Amino acid sequence: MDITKYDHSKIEKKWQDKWKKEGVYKTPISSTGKKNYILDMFPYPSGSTMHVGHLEGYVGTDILSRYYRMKGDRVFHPMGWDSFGLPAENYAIKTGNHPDKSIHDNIKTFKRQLEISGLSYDWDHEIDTSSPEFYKWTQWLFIQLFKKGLAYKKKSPVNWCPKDETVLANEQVIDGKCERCDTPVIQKELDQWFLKITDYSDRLISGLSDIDWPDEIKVQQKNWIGRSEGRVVEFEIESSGKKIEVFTTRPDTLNSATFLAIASQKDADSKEKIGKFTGEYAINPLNSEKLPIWETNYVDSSYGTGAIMGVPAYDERDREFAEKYKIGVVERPLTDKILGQKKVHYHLRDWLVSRQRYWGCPIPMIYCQSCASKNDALKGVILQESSQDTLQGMSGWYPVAENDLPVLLPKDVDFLPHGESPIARSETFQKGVTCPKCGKPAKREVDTMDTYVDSSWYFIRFIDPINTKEFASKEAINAWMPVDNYVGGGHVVQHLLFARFFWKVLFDEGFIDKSVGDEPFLKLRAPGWILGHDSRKMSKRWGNVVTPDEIIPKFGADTLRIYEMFMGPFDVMKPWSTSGVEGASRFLSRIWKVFNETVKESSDNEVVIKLHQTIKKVGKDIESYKFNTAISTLMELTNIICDKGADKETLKTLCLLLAPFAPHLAEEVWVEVLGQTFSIHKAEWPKYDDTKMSIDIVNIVVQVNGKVRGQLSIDNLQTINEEQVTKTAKKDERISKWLSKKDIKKVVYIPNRLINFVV
Ligand code: ANZ
Ligand code: ZN
Repeated sequence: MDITKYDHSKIEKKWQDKWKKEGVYKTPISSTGKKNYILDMFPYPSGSTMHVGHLEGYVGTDILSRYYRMKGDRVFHPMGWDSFGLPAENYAIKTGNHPDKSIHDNIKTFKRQLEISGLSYDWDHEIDTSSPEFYKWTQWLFIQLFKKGLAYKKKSPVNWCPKDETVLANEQVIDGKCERCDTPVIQKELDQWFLKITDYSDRLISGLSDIDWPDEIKVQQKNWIGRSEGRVVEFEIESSGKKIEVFTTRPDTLNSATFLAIASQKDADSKEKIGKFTGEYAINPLNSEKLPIWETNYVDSSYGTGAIMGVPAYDERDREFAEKYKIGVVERPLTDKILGQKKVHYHLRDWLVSRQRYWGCPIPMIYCQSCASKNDALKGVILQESSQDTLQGMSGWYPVAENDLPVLLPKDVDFLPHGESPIARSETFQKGVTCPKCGKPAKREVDTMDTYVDSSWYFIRFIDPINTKEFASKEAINAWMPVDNYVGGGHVVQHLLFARFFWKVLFDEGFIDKSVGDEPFLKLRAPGWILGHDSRKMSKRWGNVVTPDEIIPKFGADTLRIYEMFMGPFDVMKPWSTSGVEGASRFLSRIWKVFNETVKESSDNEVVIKLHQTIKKVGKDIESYKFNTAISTLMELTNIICDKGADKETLKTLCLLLAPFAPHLAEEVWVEVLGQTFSIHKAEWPKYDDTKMSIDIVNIVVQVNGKVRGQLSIDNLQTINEEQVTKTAKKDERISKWLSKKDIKKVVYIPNRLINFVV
């Protein structure tokens, strides 16, 4: 082998093959070591290629995984595919390629790209959310939610994208436009399935205090849930004597109210406040004043009671409205008298999960017209006294029997959108379907689920991916959950909230043991975006996309990894730079040279000190996701070694420290240059010695036959070595006279304290 030049192309493939063959990254089954579940937000394999931005988080978790394995942890580090969803379907519509084919072609590419990047996933745990083996359990989970009254169907005004011809969740509407295609969103009344995440509002807030997440993400979740304490105040309508309730957070301003307003359905989208006087008046319960009742678009029909008291003297929105419509403004001292019932409202809405689209998990529900009409006869009675939950059971909807799962997504479907669910046009889907309750012919639900349902539980399936009897065994859940380190960007109020909700439901239902806890992700970190060289978001549109396929053949995966981690702090945005990649490549060439140069007998003090400082710093930095400063410390150590040389032990340690960052180069050096046993990724992480991080002078008492004959002052880096201390003692005049011409029978050395010569 030519040792003068670092040739990544000779090294990387060789070790990737060997790691795979030897199963180096297989999940350990033993129970020794601390469990450590290190998880990436799994990718949506959209487009035809991954870019270097995707890799940032994956390299980060790879470094963590390698480091913690070397520290003796039991590491679980899986990867899989979020493969249902609109982009694949839209792509299919455009090209005519079936989404099942295009998505799996993309997955192949993504997987190859992850593999050439040297990422240490255990591929035995790979999952794919669009496979029936996976979505059978997505359907099963939906049924559990239904049985608990946490899934229900109701008519509701929904966000509708006229272009995609589909319903959108609030989170998918950005500034009134469709998240995916930017078309202005309109409101439409449709029957929709909802999941009752609002039942968990309080716990979704309180649980945040127990987890190690970035503060800004916690704040955003809190605001999204929007807990609001106020009072519901009752007003009487003058003409009819009927009651109208308003929700207010300022009951102390009741004395200054000048109007009431109720939500109007029309014009809901308009930014401008629009109103109409209803002709009715209400009586202020505090001062008996007559207040006009208006209808307006700035009152949200789905929040609070859908009605407000207008207090223009204290509320900005009310003032704007009052000024526009010439309603009076009065400001009266606050009274001590507070009316109304205390009430907490939340801005969080139930999660709308049905989609009138093809490429998703079929909702496993059956509608029976016969049962429904039988129930309808009873409905009048029930409506008055029963909760919505009971009504669901009575409305003709029944879950598919668990033995009949999965409800397969039919392949014989024209997936072009026509406003209704494409599955409705399948010839096979409704064949032979009967009511689970009465056995008469019935119809399946033709809507599919929001893909966020899939990603709300994928992290559980990872730990037990081929279980055919349960979504995951309790044993596996106890062994691996919760996730210890979760890395991924975005999804602040969607995935990360939905997943916490699902986990809490499973916890409450006893599928999760108490000891495992009711939060699924203990620690979360979000990598900052990698921007194009022009500081714009990487996108085909700007022609600034860089893929691992361009970088790896030229520079190697280790260089790419080092560069990405060295660009800046993990969690900040940073632009790509080709000269930066070249810098990383030079660093690895330099390291390569260091290992291949002649080894010294012993390392200088300066090198030893820096080495121990580096062991400590790199470990600490990795644990706190400071990969960039870990690398710069390794660079400093490398520079000193370049200057001063080092002994073999020092070089071995440097190689171990490098292993999480540049796994191929480190393995090559470990095995081929330093002659150690394969694999460095199973070797033990080096330990630092606190006493070796600086130079101190240590006083050592010298005895001859147990009698004190002198003292030595030696620096702490030498005192570890008995031979060295013996030599120094013998050279000292005060001591040598006691030793001369005598036969030394035995030397007893107590490090840093005492040396005794027995003569
Ligand atoms: C009188 C008042 C006076 C109010 C004042 C505020 C300030 P949050 O914190 O979001 O809960 N409100 C109540 N229901 C509403 C609805 N459906 N649509 C639009 N606005 C609504 O805010 C609650 C406050 O928002 C309530 O308190 C009410 O206005 C308004 F100086 O009542 B307030
Ligand atoms: Zn029936």
